[in-house]
Amino acid sequence: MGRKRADGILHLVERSGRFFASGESYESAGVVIVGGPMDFTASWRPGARFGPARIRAVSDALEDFSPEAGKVLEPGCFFDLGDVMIPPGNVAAGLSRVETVIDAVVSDGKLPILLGGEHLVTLASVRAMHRLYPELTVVQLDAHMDLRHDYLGEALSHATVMRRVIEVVGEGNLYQCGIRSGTREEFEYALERSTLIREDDLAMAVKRALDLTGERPLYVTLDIDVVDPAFAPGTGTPEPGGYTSRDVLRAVRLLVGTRLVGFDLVEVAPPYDHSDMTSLLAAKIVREVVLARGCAIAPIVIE
Ligand SMILES: [Mn+2]
Repeated sequence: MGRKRADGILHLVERSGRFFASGESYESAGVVIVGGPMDFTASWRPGARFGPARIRAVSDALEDFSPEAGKVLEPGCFFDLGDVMIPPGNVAAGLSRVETVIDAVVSDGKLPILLGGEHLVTLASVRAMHRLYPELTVVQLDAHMDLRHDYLGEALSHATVMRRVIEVVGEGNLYQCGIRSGTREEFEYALERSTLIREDDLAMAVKRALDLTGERPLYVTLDIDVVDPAFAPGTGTPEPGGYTSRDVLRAVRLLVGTRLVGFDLVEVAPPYDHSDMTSLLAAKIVREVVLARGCAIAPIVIE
């Protein structure tokens, strides 16, 4: 086997704890988990930097078997690379490091699952993915548009991230599902470019997004605040009127087909959580993505 790209980025990551049932082998893994614990641009409540560690910690409470997927997590199928070390206060350097690590993982033929961290880390991931997949399309599950041109003059913010993503992947390659908040300007911008899937049922919205993205490689970014605060209070900008955990798990299972080349789950902020319910939901979402894409083992059918 040739030299792995991941060998060149080990100085950028640190491992402290790992996702339950993940294996010891990067080489054999089809899916690689990476934490991006950055929350410098949170517009209201910071704390998402603690997301990856808490999601890993509570993952132990899950079963390794998913009745919906009909599969068991196999340690050889996925690897937890740890967290990207983020230089405190340096947004650009933090993004650059995340981009370098995701680039290595994807270049090694793995499907990355990036755990935020604030939503801005998605920009780093999409930059890396787009270099390797120029036809990349992005589906966003989020309560908020995140389409501002700038936030108080700052171009790089979790409130502007999807505007920056459009600048990378091009217009016509972003589809937004579950949105229920934004400025008038953001909605006008989205409607002019047909990014917004105007469908209240989340599963239906996701199906329409999948139709619109055709056969192109798919990147999914899931902001946990798409879930109602009743189910996911542990986040920086909770938005009432959202979806149930069940709705979101169902939508995720629709999105993890063979066209999926990258996934991120952002904005879990444990300091505002109760009973770890938000981190636990995040861990379960990660389990479903790993089960769908990490292993080529035939599913077990439960009659
Ligand atoms: Mn967001």
